[in-house]
Amino acid sequence: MDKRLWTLREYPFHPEKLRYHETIFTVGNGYLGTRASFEEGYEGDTPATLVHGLYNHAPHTQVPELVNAPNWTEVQIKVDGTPFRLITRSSDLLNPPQGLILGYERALHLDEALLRRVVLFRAASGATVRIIFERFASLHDPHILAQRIHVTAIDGAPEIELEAVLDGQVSNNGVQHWATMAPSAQAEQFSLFGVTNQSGYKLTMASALLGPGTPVGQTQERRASSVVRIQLGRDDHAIFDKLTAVYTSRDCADPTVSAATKLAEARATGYDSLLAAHRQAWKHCWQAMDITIEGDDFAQLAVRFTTYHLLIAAPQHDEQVSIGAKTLSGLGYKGHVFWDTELFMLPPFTLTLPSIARNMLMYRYHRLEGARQKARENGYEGAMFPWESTDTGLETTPKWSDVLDKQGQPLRIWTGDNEQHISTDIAYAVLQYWRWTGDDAFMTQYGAEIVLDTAVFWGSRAQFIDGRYELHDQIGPDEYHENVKNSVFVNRMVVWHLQQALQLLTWLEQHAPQDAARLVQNLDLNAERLARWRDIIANMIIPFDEARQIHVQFDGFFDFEYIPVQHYEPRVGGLWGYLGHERALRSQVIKQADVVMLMALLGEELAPRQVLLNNWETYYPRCDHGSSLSPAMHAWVAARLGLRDEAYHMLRHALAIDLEDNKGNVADGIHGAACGGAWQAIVFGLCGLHLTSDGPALSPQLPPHWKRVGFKVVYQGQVYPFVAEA
Ligand code: IFM
Repeated sequence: MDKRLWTLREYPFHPEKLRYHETIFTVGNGYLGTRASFEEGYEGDTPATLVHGLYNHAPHTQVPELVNAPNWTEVQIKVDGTPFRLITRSSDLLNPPQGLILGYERALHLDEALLRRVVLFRAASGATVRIIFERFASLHDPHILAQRIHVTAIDGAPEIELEAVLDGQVSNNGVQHWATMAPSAQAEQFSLFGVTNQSGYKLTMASALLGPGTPVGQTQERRASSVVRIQLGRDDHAIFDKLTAVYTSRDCADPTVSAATKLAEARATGYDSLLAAHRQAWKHCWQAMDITIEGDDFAQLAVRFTTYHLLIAAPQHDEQVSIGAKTLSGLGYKGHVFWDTELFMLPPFTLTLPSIARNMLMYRYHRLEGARQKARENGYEGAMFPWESTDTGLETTPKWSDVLDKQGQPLRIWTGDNEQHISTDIAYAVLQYWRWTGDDAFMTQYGAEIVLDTAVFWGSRAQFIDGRYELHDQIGPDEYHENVKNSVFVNRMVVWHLQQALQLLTWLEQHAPQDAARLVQNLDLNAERLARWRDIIANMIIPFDEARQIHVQFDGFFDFEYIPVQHYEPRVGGLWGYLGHERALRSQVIKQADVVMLMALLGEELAPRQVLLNNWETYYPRCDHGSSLSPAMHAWVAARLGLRDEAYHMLRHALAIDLEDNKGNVADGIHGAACGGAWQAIVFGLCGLHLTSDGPALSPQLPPHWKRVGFKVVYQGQVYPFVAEA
């Protein structure tokens, strides 16, 4: 194994990139994610641990958000009384006033999901130590978090004081979600017990500090710790392990009892065996999901990085949660679940680790009542999924933005009202899962209800005008254009959705008549309703320009101002920030793949190849990729059109979104959709994976410098290893 292609490094320390590294070096295990803030802290750092499903709606805030849990990683070290800090000033190497860092390297080992930092630190006394910090969130047992701190005396024989801390003095950018946070500590064991102030979730973290010396428990307000002092001899070393167990009331009846039991178990197992089990669990994941790319080291490392971030956020054991837009790696988008999940992040799991995809689809199934409530409140029937979703399944998109317009007023956010295509996106993911897995049990018991009740919604939503069906006040994927009439993406996907719903019903009647009868009765799928679906399919307006042979993004799109996007290169971020909201709204600048997204989803089912090419030539130059969701979809479609240069250019862009921070906002968290999109762009796009009557097959369009791409997919229970060659 070439470790270079599995390792992200920071060397030397880059204080100006503190928050970027906190995000990209996040560790996690599908239960929680923890940003890579330093154990000892650093000015301006943003430590966060986000636990799936732990939402709270704090007083005086617009919407609920994932709660920042106590920081389990904190460790304070003193060397001969000098606090260990990342002080890099080299003013006085021999007589450092507050200690000095002589060497630093941090590495995230993607193969084993282990974060490791090595520092050389000279204390004010002149004694020098090497400190190695390791941490991982066990994938084998998601309730166990482990740290090892290895201190070696390099020069001198210093006294080491080490305080292992659970810090509950946390908030979400100042918003306090914890009503209480009670500390307790005794000798080497210490814990925090917190209750959120609206949702009432309980959480317990319990830790133990293991190693030499005689630890003493300490508590302060919302903080618990254990502190130990030892004397190191020359060339001597000491290993301290800090093991933490975490439970919430989402997982068990009494998180305190469960955490205590788990901590005892972790102590009995010990750090080395915990790490061995964690490594084994990761091996299994990588065997299923790794993509190997020969001929492009950047792409190889980058796709492992994006896949790692999908895996650390993926709920392996919980069908009540799903992955938010920023995964569990930052507070951006408040941990809310968007269409990013179903169309971008979920397909890689459907094809490799389908039980994870099933969990995420079940999250939606369990929230059908919320979707029905949203439909009712808006005067529609069936199930209308929220644009932004949390634990309740109700709409949680904020109505107002933090960004102010030119008059200093907050902008109205319309996506929660009108970005309604999410209901079809979810249905698409359900049907894709079914097609690839053949999981009829899931489909008959759960999936069909999602597909059919969202179809009921569209049946009630479509507007019958002059003998045709239209959809007004929609937001398609391109969010620069709000509340448009007849988005081609939405209208065409709705037609597709209704077609699939009718076929599914026929299949159910033949293969699962009892489920068909149950759904027909419960969802009131009467003859009149089905006839309307057929009528919508036949008569929905699909905006199309016959003369130019292109799809029209929405009615009136080409009446808007044409702005050559390429004139604004190079830039970081979308054109929206340059043009302002009002001008962007009335321009032909597109935020993200929209018609191109439709082409990715429907391929040649949408139109003959020449029309797809015409669409590409029309919309690609108008897109500013202001959204991180965009480049991967362009890469996918370009490859299918045989446009290898554009495909690689767009894939490179997608792979670099987080790694090179090319949107400038990685500090807020990983762009989960870009990660899932990159996987799909390579597999469906560049490698051309598609289903035939004989099963999956490839039709590669690799960049000339790529020699070989290898990956595996599971189709209907059977593993298919693939190698695509240039
Ligand atoms: O869902 C996306 C949307 O498509 C573009 N704006 C950001 C959202 C969350 O990633």
